Amino acid sequence: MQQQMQTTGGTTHAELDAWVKEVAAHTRPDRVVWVTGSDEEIEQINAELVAAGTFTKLAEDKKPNSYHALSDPQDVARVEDRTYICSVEEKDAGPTNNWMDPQEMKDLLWPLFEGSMAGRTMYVIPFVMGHLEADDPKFGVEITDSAYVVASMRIMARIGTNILRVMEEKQAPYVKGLHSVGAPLAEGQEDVPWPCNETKYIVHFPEELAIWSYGSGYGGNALLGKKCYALRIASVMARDEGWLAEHMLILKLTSPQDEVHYIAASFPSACGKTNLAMIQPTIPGWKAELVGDDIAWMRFGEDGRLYAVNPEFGLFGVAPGTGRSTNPVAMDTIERGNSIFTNVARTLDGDVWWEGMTDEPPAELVDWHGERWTPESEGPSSHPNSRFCTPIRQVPTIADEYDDPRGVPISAIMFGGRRKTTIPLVTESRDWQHGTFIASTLSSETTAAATGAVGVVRRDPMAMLPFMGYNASDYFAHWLELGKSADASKLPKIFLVNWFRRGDDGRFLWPGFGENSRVLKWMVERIEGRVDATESPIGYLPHPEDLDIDGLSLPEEDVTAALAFDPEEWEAEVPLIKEWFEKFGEELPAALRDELAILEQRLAGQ
Ligand code: GTP
Ligand code: SPV
Ligand code: MN
Repeated sequence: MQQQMQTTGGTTHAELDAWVKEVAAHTRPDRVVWVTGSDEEIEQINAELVAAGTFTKLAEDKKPNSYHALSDPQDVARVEDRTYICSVEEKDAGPTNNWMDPQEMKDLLWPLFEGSMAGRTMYVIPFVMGHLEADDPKFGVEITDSAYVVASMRIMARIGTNILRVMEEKQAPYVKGLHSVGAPLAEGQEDVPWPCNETKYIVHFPEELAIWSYGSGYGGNALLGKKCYALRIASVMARDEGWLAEHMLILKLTSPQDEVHYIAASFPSACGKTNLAMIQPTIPGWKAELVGDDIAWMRFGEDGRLYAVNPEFGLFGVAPGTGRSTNPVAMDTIERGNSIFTNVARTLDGDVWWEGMTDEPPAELVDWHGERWTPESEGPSSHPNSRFCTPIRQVPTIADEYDDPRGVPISAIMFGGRRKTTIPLVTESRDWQHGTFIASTLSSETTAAATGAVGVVRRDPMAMLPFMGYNASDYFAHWLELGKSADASKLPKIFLVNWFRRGDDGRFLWPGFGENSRVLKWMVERIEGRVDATESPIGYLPHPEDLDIDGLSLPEEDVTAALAFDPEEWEAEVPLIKEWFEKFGEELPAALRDELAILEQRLAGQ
């Protein structure tokens, strides 16, 4: 006879109820808790996390209602080599994703989940990505045995009983997210502060709208509403339903003339989205407000314009490099508390610190390994991919439109990456097709946001390489198709930017951060047709005098070098693009091959 498991809460959504019971019977937790999202509930969960040693409460007068967590040192980033798209057909995962037959994967994973929650609580988190008031709200349920995941999901997504009630009313379909840290506890076995398993699998079944994540407690691997749902699964929904799910920030920009433009920007992980989304323009009269910092869902409105919503509810931002001089808005946001800091250093008076927060480090810290750290210590105090997790409503510059389920009409889409050479500060594409080509060949030096080598140039199309839920060629075709079906005059202009170009001595040629507003200003002037540009083989470039550098204390030759199109560097780039496109063979949309041929011709004609 099966013993009745202690359960708190429940649902009248019969299919959901059956799934939760099936998972509980298989993973065998001590108890099942339906997460309500209430303040009392989260207080208790936080207290349990403190008792377990996962959380250290920060001082109320430093960071109110905030916690510090240190992960297992092996569980600090997304694991791209353990991430799978298990579509029924291999070709639907395409050449850029790991693939396994769905049944084969389940035969491998289901036994891993057997008893995997023993000794733990199984939490059931109903959530919605985007607005509950949307025409077609996108529901999800994450089952997890990690209280840290519950506390983080409560910040990152709209969760809880009010969501569940709407799901029940509509008997709505939803994405099934199953997550276990893969660390069952035997009777009497003591837990560790950050349970996880050496074996990790982050698996997506796009046709079934299901995600199975095993072995990791880290952000993008474990908070299933974020990358797993809102990008990988949602990109498949978007393909089928004619919209776009993209790795993009959304920024509201108001000019001194009070003209408003909404701009989306796609940069790979740890390449500056959160920073740009919170930019404080250095040029007078310009105002920037945040709509989103990581993910944009975009669809065409009845007026023919492309509208974007941010499906998230919180920020999961890179900590190192975030300071008063680089991102004061982020600093103000986290000062308000209600945050979780993971793998940053802790000060002796109950605050947090990381490299780049202040010029001088405190004399002594507890580092991300939990060890004593002083400025003489070897290595940084915080992991390069350490993160703050904070409610988006605390951002002082949040735009009112964040709450609008219809989203905001996008005037421009920026693509960018970290490139020491070759890619100028800003280039405007000739049209949507050329912009799609630029995006499909986007490249960047790898960062600590994923495990593996750092600083290696790789192609990261649309900054979606790790997040496309289907075949990349089909994804490119979808982009091209949407452009073709739209009214060209209403499409966003597409720009390519690079804040990370370097001089011969390795210094950044462009100061970045707030000064990026100068580039935004040029873009707006282009959108409004107020300035001309120089045509080049790679697209339109600013006349140097059109980039507002008033008050910028920078050697003029640096600005010139940052803006420069260098034919020799591009001669070297073309073979790399060709090599990238070879990956797709015949499947690559012809329009992209045409664009490559045009680029080559134009370079040859120089
Ligand atoms: P994910 O959350 O991983 O998707 O990252 P992100 O794209 O939001 O990157 P984020 O804004 O957190 O920036 C990552 C790192 O790049 C931080 O250390 C920043 O300080 C640094 N950074 C951001 N913008 C700039 C810039 O304009 N210039 C330079 N030099 N560094 C920047
Ligand atoms: C990224 O890596 O792009 C992130 C962090 O935004 S994670 O949620 O881990 O994916
Ligand atoms: Mn991201």
